[in-house]
Order: sequence, then C-alpha cells, then structure tokens
Amino acid sequence: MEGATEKIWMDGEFLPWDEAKIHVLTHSLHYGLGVFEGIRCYNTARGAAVFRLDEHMRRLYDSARIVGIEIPYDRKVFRDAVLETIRVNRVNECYIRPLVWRGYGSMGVNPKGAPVRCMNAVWKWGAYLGEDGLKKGIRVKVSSFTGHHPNSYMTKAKTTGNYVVSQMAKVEAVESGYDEALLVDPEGYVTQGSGENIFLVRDGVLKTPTLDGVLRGITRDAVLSLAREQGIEIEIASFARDEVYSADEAFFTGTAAELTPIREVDGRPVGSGKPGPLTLQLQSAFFSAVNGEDESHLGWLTSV
Ligand code: PPE
Repeated sequence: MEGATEKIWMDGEFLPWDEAKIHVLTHSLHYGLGVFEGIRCYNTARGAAVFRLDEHMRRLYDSARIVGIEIPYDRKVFRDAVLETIRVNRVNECYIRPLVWRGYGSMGVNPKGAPVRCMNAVWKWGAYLGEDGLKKGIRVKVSSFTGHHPNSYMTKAKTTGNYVVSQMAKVEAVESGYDEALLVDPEGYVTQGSGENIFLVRDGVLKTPTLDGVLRGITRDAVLSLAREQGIEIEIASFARDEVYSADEAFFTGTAAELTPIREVDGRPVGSGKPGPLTLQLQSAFFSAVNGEDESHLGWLTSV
C-alpha cells in the first residue's frame, strides 16, 4: 500500500504493518458495522501536530455509543495510542485511522456476541482529490444514489456501513468522468460529498446544510469558526441542487479533502469556473491553522 508505515496499534500492542491481520469470520466484515475516524497530523514549525485530536476522539466514542459498541478502553488510553502510533512510526505528517469493529466469535445479525476490537494505523496520504484539485478545483456530479435518511443510517455516527452508499456514489462519479459525488437526501436536499461536507458562497454569504443528515464534520466546524472570525456572514440551512448550480462559489471540506474548491457541478461551471475569492481566503486560513502558522489556533493542534 502506498504510504505504508512500519507498525499498527491493535488491541493494545504494536504489530508490524504486515502482521496486523484478522479472521475471515470477523463479524464486521460480514455485517458492516464498525466505527472509525480520519484524522491528520501536520508537520508544523513546532514539530508534528495532530489537528483537533480531542474532537475526533470524542466523535469516535459518540459513534460507538450511537451504534451500541462499547470501546474497551478509556478515551484517554485510545488517544495516547493514536499519538504513540505516530511516534513509533517516526513520521511527521500522516493520515490517522482509528477503527473499532466486532471481531471473530459469533455469527448472525445480533453483534453482541462478537468481541469488540480496536486498531489505529497511520500512513502518508497527500491531497485526497489531487494537488491540482486543491489548487484549481474539482468537478462534481450530483449522485443518482440518495443520501442517508437519518433514521436508517445515523449520520452522526461515522460507521463503516454508512460508506457503502458513498462508495457507490464515488465510483459512479469517477466512471462518469467527474472527481467526486454530491448526494441529496430522500427529499432532494443537498447533504454531503462521498467523504466531505459542502459549502456554497452566494453574494458574499457562506452557506452550508444543517447537520440533520450529514456527518458532524470537524473541518466544517473549523471553517465556520474561521469564517466567523473573519466577519463572513454565515447561513446554515437546507438547500436543493439548484442553489449549487447557481452559487458564486462552492467547496468541500473534510480531513482527507481539507478544503477543496469545486469548479463544476453536473457540467455547469460554478461561478467563474475557478476557485472564488472567499474559497481561497478560507482555504489559506485553514492551511495556516493546520500548519501551525496561525498563532490564534494553536489550541487546535496537539503536539506529538
Ligand atoms: N462527510 C463525510 C461523509 C465524510 O466521510 C467526511 C470525512 C466528512 C463529511 C468530513 O468530516 P471531517 O473529516 O470531520 O471534516 N471523511 C473521511 C474519510 C475519507 C476516506 O476516504 O476515508 C476523512 O476525510 O477523513
């Protein structure tokens, strides 16, 4: 695997990367229920630092609680294991993937008999939607797959199973010549990308959907804070795809995607067809924060 490192933390111990294995009758492999996080560590002038680690750990434990998985470690122990994984692999910059799943021991839909297992891996992962995407913006397709109804796939939980629809949408978008998919909910309101939250800009107002049917994005939250600090007007409200088609600017946010401009949706250029001024302003503020250059947001960084 590209970007692989040396060791993976699994159930309390570090194993060589190639030896972190599981049984084929792992419950989660069959029934799709696990909870995970995606976190980034940046190489700052003060050394390696993890962006909003505590918020990610909180969301991991919230996800587990929502779907009835009891994580067999105190949150602090898991958090320390995440930091230790970065240290033992001697990397300054990486993507971090903690996962909690139901292991081997019983089959059948009721997961309660299968043991809860935990791991954390780190690897080098560059720009999620390409360096070019970060600079020039990406092309997006409104998916033919419907975003989650919150009473079937609870979107506040970052569960592995929630990503089945994301995968369908992503493949459909890529095979249709686009970079990323945008999903609308059963009523036609815009939700999120396959792995990102969405923002629009219209007449200087920054707009993003409510949290009703989407993941509580930590990058979304950071961008909203940065926008507030810069005096940008914010509107959090539902909207359908027509507002995306007629927006002046649009962008995606996510740990992996960071802040990626959207330059086209369904063959229609967004605004001028180039990343807009507010998008670039917020992108620059975001990178200053994650890279530790913005002194006022050092509180978002945990030193490794
Ligand atoms: N919505 C979805 C569906 C989503 O997967 C993500 C993150 C977000 C919103 C943004 O959340 P946050 O990272 O807290 O700002 N997607 C993760 C998985 C990407 C992957 O391919 O794996 C991520 O960005 O790490």
